[in-house]
Amino acid sequence: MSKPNQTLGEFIIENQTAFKYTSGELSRLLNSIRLAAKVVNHEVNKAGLVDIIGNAGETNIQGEDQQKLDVYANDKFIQTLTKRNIVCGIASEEEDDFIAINSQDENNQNKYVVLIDPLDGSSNIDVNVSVGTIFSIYRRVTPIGTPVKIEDFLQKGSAQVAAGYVVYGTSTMLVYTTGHGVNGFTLNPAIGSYYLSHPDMKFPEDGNIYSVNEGNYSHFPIGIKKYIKYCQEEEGDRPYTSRYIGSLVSDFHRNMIKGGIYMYPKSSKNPNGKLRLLYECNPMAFLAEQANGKASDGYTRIMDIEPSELHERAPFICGSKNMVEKAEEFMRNADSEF
Ligand code: AHM
Ligand code: MG
Repeated sequence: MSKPNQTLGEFIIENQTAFKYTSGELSRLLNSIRLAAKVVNHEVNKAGLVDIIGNAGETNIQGEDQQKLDVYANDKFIQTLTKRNIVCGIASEEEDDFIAINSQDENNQNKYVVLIDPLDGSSNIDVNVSVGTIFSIYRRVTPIGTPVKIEDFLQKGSAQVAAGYVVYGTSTMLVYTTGHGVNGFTLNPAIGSYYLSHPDMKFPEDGNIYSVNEGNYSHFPIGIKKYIKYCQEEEGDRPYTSRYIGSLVSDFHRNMIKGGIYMYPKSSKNPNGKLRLLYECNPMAFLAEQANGKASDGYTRIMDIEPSELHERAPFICGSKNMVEKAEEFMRNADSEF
């Protein structure tokens, strides 16, 4: 239930009873992400001042080392979640291995693990283009009070209990789901609070935007090449508009609001595409499905893929349901893959 002027903090508390394992733990976890995102937002907004306050690797006036923003964001999210002692494990796109947090302590009743891409699209920072944070939350599968294991992180996307992103754009927004639809909150920087600005977000069933890095066209599967040609054809509501920011969170966010499809398919150069299944594809797929959209690797539902390693990649096609289904039809009907 949404109310005018409702803050994210209020919304989390009010809606925690809708969550079947309610204990307040998930609410505390979402609150920590909200807090860390504010700190990261502040730093991301200063990025343009780099010539004035120093480059990554330099020492600033206070004598502190400047960090690259993706490293900074990674540290902030990990610190916040560790210090508040509300998860038993974290895996990050920036870390080689998962991090266990007091999980061997039998008094530690924490049951959630978080997987995070702390700053996605970070190559866009230097040119003042939006970046984002993506997070995904699961219940551990090993017993509470024992050390977390790799299997706690290698779960299918369909087991997610919550997922979301923060987009550091013209305004900063936090968008998340706990499996009861998708809600978006906009940060009021003057007050430092997020307000419910986009209740119950839904992908239009059809759209007219396609987002793909067409520079890779010659390496794409035949099905994708044919689908791109279909998008460009003059017929009915086509040609569609091409929009590609190169920042997954922003491309997804726009497509969810306006209707569209995002594709990072496999290619003859990268047989599994580029995006990470656990940190990028699964959380976006959960959000997409909760918003009436769809996410696929071209043949299979993203959230049905059984992960085998932390940093594995997957082809990713996501967006308005009818558009994703059309792209899948082209993949299915192609005579050969490449
Ligand atoms: P990153 O995790 O290294 O930032 O890469 C992920 C990003 C996505 O945000 C974006 O959609 C994609 O990479 C763009 O890749 P490309 O430049 O190959 O089109
Ligand atoms: Mg990333």
